Amino acid sequence: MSHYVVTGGAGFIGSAIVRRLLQEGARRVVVVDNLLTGHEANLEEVRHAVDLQIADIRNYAEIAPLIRGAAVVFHEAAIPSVPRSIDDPVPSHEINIDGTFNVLRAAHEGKAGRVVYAASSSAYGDTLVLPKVESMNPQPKSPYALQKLVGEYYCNIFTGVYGLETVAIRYFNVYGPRQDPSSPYSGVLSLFLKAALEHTQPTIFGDGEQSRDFTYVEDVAELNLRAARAGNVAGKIYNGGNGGRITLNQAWATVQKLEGVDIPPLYGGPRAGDVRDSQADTTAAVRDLGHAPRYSFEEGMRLTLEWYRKQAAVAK
Ligand code: UD2
Repeated sequence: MSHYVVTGGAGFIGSAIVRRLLQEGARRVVVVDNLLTGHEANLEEVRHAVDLQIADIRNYAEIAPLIRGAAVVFHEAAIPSVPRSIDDPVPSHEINIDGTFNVLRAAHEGKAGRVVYAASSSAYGDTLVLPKVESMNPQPKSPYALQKLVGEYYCNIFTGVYGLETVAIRYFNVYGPRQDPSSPYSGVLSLFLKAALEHTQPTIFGDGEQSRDFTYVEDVAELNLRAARAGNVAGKIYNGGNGGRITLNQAWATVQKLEGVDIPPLYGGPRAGDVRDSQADTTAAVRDLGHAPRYSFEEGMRLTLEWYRKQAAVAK
């Protein structure tokens, strides 16, 4: 029986894809994760239904047998974070570039049906025009952005040269339940929600007027499944965003309103490698993949806050 593989399936986004696959009736889901940033707890209520393999994508021999014969490989394993790739570039280079190469090679040699690759909106860098369209020239500003772009190029090469079906989805600042707020490199909204719940001041790098197209994790998981099914998409890249854009100052205002707190943020210097504004043109994803994001920012944040509150209650 052919199976699904989710690399990074114990991570924040990967585990959401695992859940969607199981909801859709997938019989065999293999999670490939080294638990570096992922957690087994992210799979808690579905743990019995998945085959969790602790393996590292830097090690081809370890992952090749797991990927062999897969119907679809969702490649989510990565070391995210722009500042992390600047402070500590070697692990992110090895995992995001060499690891991605290993996954593609294993998929090709093991005759997998398709690879859906987690690309990043950071590939665009600063563009003169918003929203950002797939036809724009990439202008990566950080090691992380470049690494994710190299992964896209490798996907395209594996399609063109070896005939492996690949689809890349450029994620636009994904947030939601299970995003780990415990590191300074964590996604900004997870840090904002943690600060609100703990009644501490968040730090905003720069003036807080930079903007992001924050996208709820369930919408991204759904888009992955659509990309796995769609026809005539091999070798292509798509924006996986919501189509909107809000500033960090607005985001912190929303968090305060939802939690009923009034806490002035601390403002720090701008972050190296930071993109100023980010917003997805979703036309191609809607047209070719049937992308249909369902969660407004307020609704997604309400659900996320609810989840963090529950976690905090359990930890007490
Ligand atoms: C980039 C990508 C995103 C994804 C992500 C993975 C862009 C536009 N987006 O996200 O698609 O691939 O990388 O890591 O490139 N910030 C604060 N205070 C904090 C933390 C962050 O002000 O405590 C700011 C940060 O300077 C930035 C914004 O919040 O302007 C978002 O930062 P992030 O680290 O959550 O995500 P970002 O945009 O680098």
